[in-house]
Amino acid sequence: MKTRITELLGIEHPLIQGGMAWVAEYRLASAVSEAGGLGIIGAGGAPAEFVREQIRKARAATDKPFGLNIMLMNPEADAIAQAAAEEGVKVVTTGAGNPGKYMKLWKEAGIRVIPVVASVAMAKMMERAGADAVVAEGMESGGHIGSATTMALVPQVADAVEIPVIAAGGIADGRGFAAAFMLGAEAVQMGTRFVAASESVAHENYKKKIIGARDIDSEVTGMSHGHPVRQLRNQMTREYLKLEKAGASFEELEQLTLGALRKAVVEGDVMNGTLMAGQIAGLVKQEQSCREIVQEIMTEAESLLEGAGLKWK
Ligand code: TUI
Repeated sequence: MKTRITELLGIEHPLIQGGMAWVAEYRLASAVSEAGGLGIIGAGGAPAEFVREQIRKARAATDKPFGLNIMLMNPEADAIAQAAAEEGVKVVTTGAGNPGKYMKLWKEAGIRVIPVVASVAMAKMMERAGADAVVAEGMESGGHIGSATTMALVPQVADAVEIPVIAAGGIADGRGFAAAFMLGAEAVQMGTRFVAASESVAHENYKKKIIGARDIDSEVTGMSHGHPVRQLRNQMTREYLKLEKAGASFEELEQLTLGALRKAVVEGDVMNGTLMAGQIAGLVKQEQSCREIVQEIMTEAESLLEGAGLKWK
């Protein structure tokens, strides 16, 4: 399947793995890239030196292109941005902020820059700043989110910019993939399904929670402080939402979530950890290899899009 995104990134399938903090390290990223999609290392809140090592390990594990996601609230974002350029990363995606100040550095290093956006205004700003594409991420996604849904956001972004649009949020199978293409996307980014992949380092307990989740099992914490984060409901979210409703300060609430993503991913603490996952978790039924996931989605999507009169060969 060829789109402007497969051409731009030199990949076989227009399917991208989200750069999830703690989960998306070099093993997951290289497995997705080996399967013909674009694997992405998620820098999350990690130190720049750790990220540099991850880039080197990914390069040793695959000859295929892979990307790096930089979470812009990371205090070491400047050093990570620099490391991306020095290490010759081919693709950078960004989250949770405006990457404008790094654009010149990355473009001069020949990096393809793909900011994740949650609004039309941000997509237009990124296009003007020189972005090669944007990921339009709906609030069905896990983790830090905006307020528009994928269904509403993707076609509006696709109309507003000339650069290709990648859809994210609420997509975990070939049906969601095909639907995103009908909305104007030229690739899809998925996170939640890859958390449960066999090559994902997420703790077994976390994977089991995703596999056992139902459609309405996620909650959004932090809405009142402008830091909405979608995750699976557990003891921590119940406590958080109770305090948030009672008007607790941002600092007080932060105490609950400090290091909580690591707790979930590394320690498998599903009661007190942050189990970031999208609303589509209910569709994830089993742990599969990245190759199986990519193959299954592409086979289903291609047959659906052919039926819709869109022929992708
Ligand atoms: O970044 C994400 N998702 C994330 S980042 C993350 S790490 C984290 N850990 C604990 C607490 C909070 C975060 C977990 N999930 N997705 C991409 C995304 N970016 N969604 C929304 C945005 C966004 C929001 C505002 C992008 C730009 C933006 O602009 C603000 C500005 O500066 O104008």
